[in-house]
Amino acid sequence: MTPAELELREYAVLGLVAEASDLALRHFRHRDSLGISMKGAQDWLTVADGAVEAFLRERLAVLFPSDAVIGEEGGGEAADAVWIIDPIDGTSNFARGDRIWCISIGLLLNGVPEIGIVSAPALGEVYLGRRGHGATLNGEPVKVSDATDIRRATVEFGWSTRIPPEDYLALVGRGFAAGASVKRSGSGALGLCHVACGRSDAYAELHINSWDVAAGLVIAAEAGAHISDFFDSNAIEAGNPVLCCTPELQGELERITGIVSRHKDR
Ligand code: LIP
Repeated sequence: MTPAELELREYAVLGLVAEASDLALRHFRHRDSLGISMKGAQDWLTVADGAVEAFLRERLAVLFPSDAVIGEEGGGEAADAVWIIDPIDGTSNFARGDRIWCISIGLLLNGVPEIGIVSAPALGEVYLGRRGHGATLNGEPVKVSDATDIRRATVEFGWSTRIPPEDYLALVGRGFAAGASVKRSGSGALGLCHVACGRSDAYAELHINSWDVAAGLVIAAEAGAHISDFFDSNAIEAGNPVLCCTPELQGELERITGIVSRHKDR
């Protein structure tokens, strides 16, 4: 894909995400339209998840018919150029009226994240990252914090029922024991963006799906974060552990999380 073709995709998808954000926000503000159901224990679904994904799939198919699409709700097959969508990340927050949720869409070329857009409409925030072109929040450049000392770091450890509770609790315990302030906000995509803009110093999760991180990883990497080797194996289909942190905290966070990269940085 040429730089011009990538640029076209960046601008076109920024526009699509703005429309999708309005759609999601309309549902968020009219709670009786949410149609909440459960896909499993602690696994929430609303009408908005399906509506946002359907909207993005329909528009991408028209604009870029040769690109593949994978979405959290509708699945899909990987290809050389593939858009990976989470229509609502942080669905449990969304369903309960908490504003920490987002739409996440990332473009991977031959397994490498190239473009990432994360829009948090209820917070009025849009993060954009493009490989080699930096990362922005609402158009302003962002970069990771200068945290070097775990004893003054804020780290977020994501959680899902895919990980046994004792493993998660042990991770949190190691984080606190090392001196970190540990938190969990409920959106992996926003957790990565918060590292990108310095609101936290690390995000890690022992297993996370590709649609949660496809956009956030390129945003955080472009903001200067260390990113673990998430997409090195069959993570698009099966997910993987993820670690994202300031470069100086890599060693300490690798020890705490056990998520060790072969690459120092990418
Ligand atoms: C969830 C994320 C959460 C993460 C979970 C899960 P959903 O996605 O928001 O932060 O820890 O692994 O993937 O279900 O809200 O799209």
